[in-house]
Amino acid sequence: MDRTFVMVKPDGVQRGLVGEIVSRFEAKGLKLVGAKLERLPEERVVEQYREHKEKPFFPGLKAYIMSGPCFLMAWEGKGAAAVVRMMVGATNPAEAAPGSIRGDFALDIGRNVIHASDSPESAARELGIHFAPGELIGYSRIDEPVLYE
Ligand code: IDP
Ligand code: MG
Repeated sequence: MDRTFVMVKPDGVQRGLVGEIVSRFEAKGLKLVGAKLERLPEERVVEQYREHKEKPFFPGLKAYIMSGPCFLMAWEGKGAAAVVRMMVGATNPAEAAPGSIRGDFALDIGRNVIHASDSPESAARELGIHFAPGELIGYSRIDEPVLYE
């Protein structure tokens, strides 16, 4: 089964959106296989966002992500990375569809509440940055026989 990395950013934690966000993924049928509240050290922020290292917004992005605790999660399910990205919405919340997390809860591209891996490859890489293998917990959820064909 596919796994993906998702993180409520410091603005989402401060605004009390962790529960709402977890609820949406749970209700979708995705399975929570890892979670922790953490202040991210600089090395892990740089590693996660390495593709953006040379962008003009990078220093601001790094300061934003390090401004408070983040809520890190691993979610499992069929096509998890693509499904979660759809639920998260476009990077710029002003252009994110209503019904998506960014579309419903944010206004500014620099304060867009949530991160989600953009592909299965990114998911594997990002899960490896933030979770030790023992922190991811495989188990059966009781609704699995009715969630999948
Ligand atoms: P994504 O989070 O939807 O994958 P990316 O383009 O990978 O979007 O950008 C990573 C993060 O960098 C965004 O979620 C946002 O927090 C920040 N970011 C991207 N573009 C801008 C910008 O133009 N101004 C400020 N922050 C930005
Ligand atoms: Mg990205």
